[in-house]
Amino acid sequence: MKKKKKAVGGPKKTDSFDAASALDLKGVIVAHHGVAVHVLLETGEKQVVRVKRSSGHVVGDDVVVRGERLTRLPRRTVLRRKDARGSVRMVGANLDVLGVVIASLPSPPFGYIDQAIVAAREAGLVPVLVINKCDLEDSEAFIAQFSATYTDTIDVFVLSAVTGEGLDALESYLGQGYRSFFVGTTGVGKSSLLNAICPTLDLRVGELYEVGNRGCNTTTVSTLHSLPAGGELVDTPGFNDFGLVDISPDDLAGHFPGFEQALENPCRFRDCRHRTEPGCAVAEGVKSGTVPEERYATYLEILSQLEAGEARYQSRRGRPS
Ligand SMILES: Nc1nc2c(ncn2[C@@H]2O[C@H](COP(=O)(O)OP(=O)(O)O)[C@@H](O)[C@H]2O)c(=O)[nH]1
Ligand SMILES: [Mg+2]
Ligand SMILES: [Zn+2]
Repeated sequence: MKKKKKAVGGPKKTDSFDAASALDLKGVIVAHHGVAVHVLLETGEKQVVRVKRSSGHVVGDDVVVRGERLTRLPRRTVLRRKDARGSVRMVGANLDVLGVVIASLPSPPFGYIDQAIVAAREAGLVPVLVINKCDLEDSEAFIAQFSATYTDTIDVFVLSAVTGEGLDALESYLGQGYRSFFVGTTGVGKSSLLNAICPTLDLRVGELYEVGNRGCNTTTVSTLHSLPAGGELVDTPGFNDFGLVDISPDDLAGHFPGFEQALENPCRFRDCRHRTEPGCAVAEGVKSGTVPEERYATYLEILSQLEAGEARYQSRRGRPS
């Protein structure tokens, strides 16, 4: 088998990048169209560069352009998702913040928020909770409940994409220079929110299935946008519902909202899943009150779901084809 070696610093036969040249232009990928990427250069100009379909470039990548060639610079973070067919795709590179958007109607499915928070932290992003539709009548109890659950561990923004109430706080948070991505189940107002903070987007509101899911031969185009109040966001049509990559049962506790303080002391067993193991720091935290009972019960239920999913996956793989 022919080995294709990746160019990691070493000299290449053609087009070596070892010596920085006056022709090198630094930039960031702002749109990805499968076989071409749009690069916003530091000079302010945009350049279209053709790439192989499997090039692995993604929106948010810092690159150096020399003529028709693109070299990717190291990434701080990469966020991944699953597409409608279950394949793993990259959402964006060098993201800072994952906004988890929820609303009282439709209310978040069980475990949704926690798994999104864990996935964000796993990828090196800071999760924030965005409670939308605060203008809805009878949303006070919902807002109070979810604010109380998460406010000690992550930033919580209560707002209305429709009336604009509370938008300023989110905008000035992102305006500190964060690059963000928003997830939320269909109907929570994700498109409305993105339109409100990024007027150039012009996303359709109220569409159940976005373009990428319709089976047309559209390539999902991720785009990176500068926000008027500062910061940036990545938008990926066709990606609306959950679908961040699955987290493994072993990763759950380490990033689980509410366990932070308890896990400052390690459990006796390194592979502790925090059920009934002796010397468990989480169980200790429940006893001493640093871990709320509700958090622990939620953890155990999500853990069981993840384990069941893993068992199904392994039994499928183990079956002879
Ligand atoms: N009352 C209220 N309705 C909203 C708000 N944001 C979005 N909606 C409505 O919720 C529905 C779904 O919104 P959309 O932005 O398409 O949600 P998405 O599926 O998450 O992209 C639409 O009918 C919106 O008008 C809000 O802040 N308040
Ligand atoms: Mg939408
Ligand atoms: Zn434990």
